[in-house]
Amino acid sequence: MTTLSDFPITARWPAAHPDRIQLYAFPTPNGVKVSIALEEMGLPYEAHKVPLGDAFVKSAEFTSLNPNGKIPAIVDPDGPDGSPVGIFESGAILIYLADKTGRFIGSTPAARYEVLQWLMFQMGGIGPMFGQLGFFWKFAGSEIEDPRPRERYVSEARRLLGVVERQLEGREWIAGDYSIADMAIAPWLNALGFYGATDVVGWPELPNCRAYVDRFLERPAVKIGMVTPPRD
Ligand SMILES: N[C@@H](CCC(=O)N[C@@H](CS)C(=O)NCC(=O)O)C(=O)O
Repeated sequence: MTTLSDFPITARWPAAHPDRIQLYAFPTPNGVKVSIALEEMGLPYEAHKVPLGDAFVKSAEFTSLNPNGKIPAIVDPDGPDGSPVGIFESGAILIYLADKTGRFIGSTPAARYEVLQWLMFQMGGIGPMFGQLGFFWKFAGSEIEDPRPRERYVSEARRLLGVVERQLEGREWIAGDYSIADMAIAPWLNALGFYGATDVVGWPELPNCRAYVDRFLERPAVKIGMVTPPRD
């Protein structure tokens, strides 16, 4: 039978508590989705800091768990059939944890798909587009003279925020009750401040989005998850 020590990643990031879910992450919007979910669900876990440099995320040990070489990833020593299971891609991890606990994924089949569609909207839309916005607005891409990539991602971010703003009209959370879709979306909205991009995407004119992020950041589990694992 497979054991936790059969996962090569545990040689580089050893488990002090092998009975707990092992989280390999960094406190970015994609990383904190999972620490927030683990906190919200009250699941015992051990967080390992995996910095974003190639020496870490592209190492043989890390890519043995996620061949795509990106955080977050987990190993649950108590997988669905009782033996350890490894999972990468934050959306897949959120679904796994929600199914494991039966929480934050809707209480009826219809509600489940409502949550999943908004989760996929984050995974396929907000995450990739805001990530590119960050690159072209704040990081290395901001030095590129051609304005078209910047304009493209600014306008796409504005459009996506408009979708969220309208969906939040008369709603506290994106898909009915608080769910893994909120754990995926809200950290990305919050990251616009880090990118210095709030004004350019029209954040001050989005009252529903602003109240939503404030509401999210007030949750005790979110306060812990947002800084787990610690950067330093
Ligand atoms: N679709 C992936 C995206 C993960 C991702 O982009 N992770 C970034 C940090 S937010 C990363 O590991 N970057 C390091 C690299 O690309 O080398 C997910 O949601 O898990």
